[in-house]
Amino acid sequence: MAREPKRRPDGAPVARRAMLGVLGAGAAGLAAAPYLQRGWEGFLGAASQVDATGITGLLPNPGGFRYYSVVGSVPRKNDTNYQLSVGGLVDQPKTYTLPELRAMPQTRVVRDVLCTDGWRVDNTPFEGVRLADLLDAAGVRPGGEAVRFTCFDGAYTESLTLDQARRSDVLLALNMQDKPITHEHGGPVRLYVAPMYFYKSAKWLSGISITDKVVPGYWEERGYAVDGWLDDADRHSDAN
Ligand SMILES: Nc1nc2c(c(=O)[nH]1)N[C@H]1C(S)=C(S)[C@@H](COP(=O)(O)O)O[C@H]1N2
Ligand SMILES: [Mo]
Repeated sequence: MAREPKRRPDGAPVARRAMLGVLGAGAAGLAAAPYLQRGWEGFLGAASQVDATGITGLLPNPGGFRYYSVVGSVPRKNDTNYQLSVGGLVDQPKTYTLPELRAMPQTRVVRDVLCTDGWRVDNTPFEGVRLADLLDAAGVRPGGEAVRFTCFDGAYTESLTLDQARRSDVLLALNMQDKPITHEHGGPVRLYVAPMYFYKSAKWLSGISITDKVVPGYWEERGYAVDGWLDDADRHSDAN
């Protein structure tokens, strides 16, 4: 099956380097591939695969998804050791546990997942806490204009403007496809930014910090658009 040339959200072609980078960084990703494949085999308990475009996916289509990580191994977190910190320019910094997040009102959003590498999974349900609710609880201080996200993989980061973060279709997702998010998909908590390309949806979320301006995330420092809108109309709507 012919695939369209990879496009960045801004329409520019995605560099091959960036695609390989899902497993490391450019050429270094190739060199590190045998090690990473071993790591992922243990991690996922199944064989890896290398496709024609390089090493973009590690399992034959887990339900249309590919599992991405920019590092070789990620610690597992659960009810007893997961923590999500909210800080930065807020009145009430707070650290949430998983049971605390589960006890908050949950919102379900069903949209199409699209990766800039060309794969998509339509009608994927995500469920969790609205980021807006956490921001309200924290009380964003004057001067707070953006949100920076960090992950317990120790490497990935993401960002949103405060307006984007307050949309009703931006979640701290606990469930995906109506089941607790698996470790491979970034559980127990991942960011889910429904109106944007899936790279915005940081897996293994561990920190939320309010900043005075947008701090470009991991892929954004490597050429991806900071605004990852799937559809330009989404910029102006907050449809759910
Ligand atoms: N922590 C972390 N989050 C991440 C990534 C990653 O490598 N690390 N990859 C991003 C990209 S490019 C995509 S397409 C999706 C992939 O999610 P999946 O592995 O659950 O399919 O996660 C996004 N969030
Ligand atoms: Mo992606």
